[in-house]
Amino acid sequence: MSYSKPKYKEKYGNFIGGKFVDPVDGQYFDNTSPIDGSLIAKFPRSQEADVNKAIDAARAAEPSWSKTSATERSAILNKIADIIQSNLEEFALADTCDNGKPIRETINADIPLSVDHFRYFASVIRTEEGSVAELDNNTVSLVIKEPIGVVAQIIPWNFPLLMMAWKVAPALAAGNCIVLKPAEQTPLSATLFAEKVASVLPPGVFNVVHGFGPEAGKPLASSSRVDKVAFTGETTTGQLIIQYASKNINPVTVELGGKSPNIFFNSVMDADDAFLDKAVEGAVLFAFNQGEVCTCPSRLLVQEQIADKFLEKVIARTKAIIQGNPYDLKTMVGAQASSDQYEKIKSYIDLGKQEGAQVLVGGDVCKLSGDLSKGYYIQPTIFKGHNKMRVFQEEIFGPVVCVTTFKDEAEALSIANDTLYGLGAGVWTRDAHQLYQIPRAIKAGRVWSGGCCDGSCPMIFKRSDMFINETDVLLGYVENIPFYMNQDQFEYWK
Ligand code: TXE
Repeated sequence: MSYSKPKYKEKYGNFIGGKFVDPVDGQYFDNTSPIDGSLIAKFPRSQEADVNKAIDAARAAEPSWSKTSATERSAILNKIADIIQSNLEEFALADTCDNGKPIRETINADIPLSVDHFRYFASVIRTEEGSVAELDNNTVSLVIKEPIGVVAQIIPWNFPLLMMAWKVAPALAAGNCIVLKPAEQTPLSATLFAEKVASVLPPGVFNVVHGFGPEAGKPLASSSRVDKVAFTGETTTGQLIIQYASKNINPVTVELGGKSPNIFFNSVMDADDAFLDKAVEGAVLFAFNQGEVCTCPSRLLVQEQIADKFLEKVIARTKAIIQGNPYDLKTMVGAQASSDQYEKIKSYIDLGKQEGAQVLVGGDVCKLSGDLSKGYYIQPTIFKGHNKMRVFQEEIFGPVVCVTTFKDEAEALSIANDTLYGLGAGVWTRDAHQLYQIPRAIKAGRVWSGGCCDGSCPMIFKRSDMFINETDVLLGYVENIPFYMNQDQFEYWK
């Protein structure tokens, strides 16, 4: 079954104070689809004046929204979940059209997970209890969680609606007002979201300002009239965001890049290949979402003894990935999100070859016919090399994985930790000692142990300052947040 590009309005406004408004100076930019380069719609090229209007609206809404009861906010979050659920296909098509990701992914993962996220925080807020500590016989200390105020949220393009849900749901649940700047590459689903939730949220509680980073993002993150800044995106942009926010001594959370090691030990090999095949599926997730995932397995570390058989299977599995028209339900890998991203990945593929990495599969752009020939498609690519190569060290953010081998645990750990990043990691083993000890020795915010994204194995979530998410700050919840899919949810990808 195949879908086609929906029709959208010619242009959209910013969503401020509960309604759509034109940008102050009347400038718009063209938003195009990476699937075929066609125009989707025009969006406001906002400037500081637009950002200020949105902050005004949020500030005006904040006194009463922050006083709403948890019960009231919980009901609203559940209504929002219902709205997304009942428009699932429309949101899925919007994210596919805007980002280039396959419709089977948006229908089965991005949008259902967004629904779930709003429901999760609708229930979390009902059980928030604060805490009491008795300091001495005459003194108790009450810890009561209060809204932080107006939150600036700047998001990237790799999971347009889901990324928005990750930021927006906890902030609303905690009683904050929001000014959101979506990525300029994917402004569509946040706009449709605003259109559809306008009737359930008081005006000004949720505002969307479109535009480019330096023109709209910077004044938002720099404003002394926001109380917190939350950002997901590139590491160097994150450094800027921290600088902007620090001028106002504002709290800031950043979720940045990754180069996640996934370690495959000898013990993944079993008598009937059942666990081995699971591990292979885990490895091939490097191409999931076109590799535009900050925690995807981007470095595979394979123990020498199993390397030949394991890689043979990974190569065969990668060759079986169906790449093509993102509107087709069979497609597993679609288009890269933008021409910039496409060029960046191509240049890393060239770099890997120049550095002497061996191409085990892929290694080129994917040429499609008809209108799709104008889109941005890259073949899932596996490089074999060593960890000092730049392709092993730098975030490519495409369907490109780098493989190397190791002798023993000590070497595996030294390679895994030889990175600038520390976002995610995976450990594949059936050895109980390794299952417990290796994740603890990896310096990463989150480590999946037993099997990456594999719900049937024990999972270890570690928390460190390297991975602080929105939720931690706003609500104080750290673990068991259903951000991650288990392997059952990847069934659709097989
Ligand atoms: O990110 P940017 P880009 C990584 C990935 C990718 C690279 C570049 O490696 O190839 O970043 O992507 C806004 N002040 N990730 O250029 O620029 C921008 O408008 C305020 C990893 O798209 O960081 C957008 O809304 N805002 C990542 C958002 O920041 C600014 C996801 C992200 O854009 C700004 C995406 C500024 N000066 C990319 N400059 C992940 N960790 O998931 C830009 N923005």
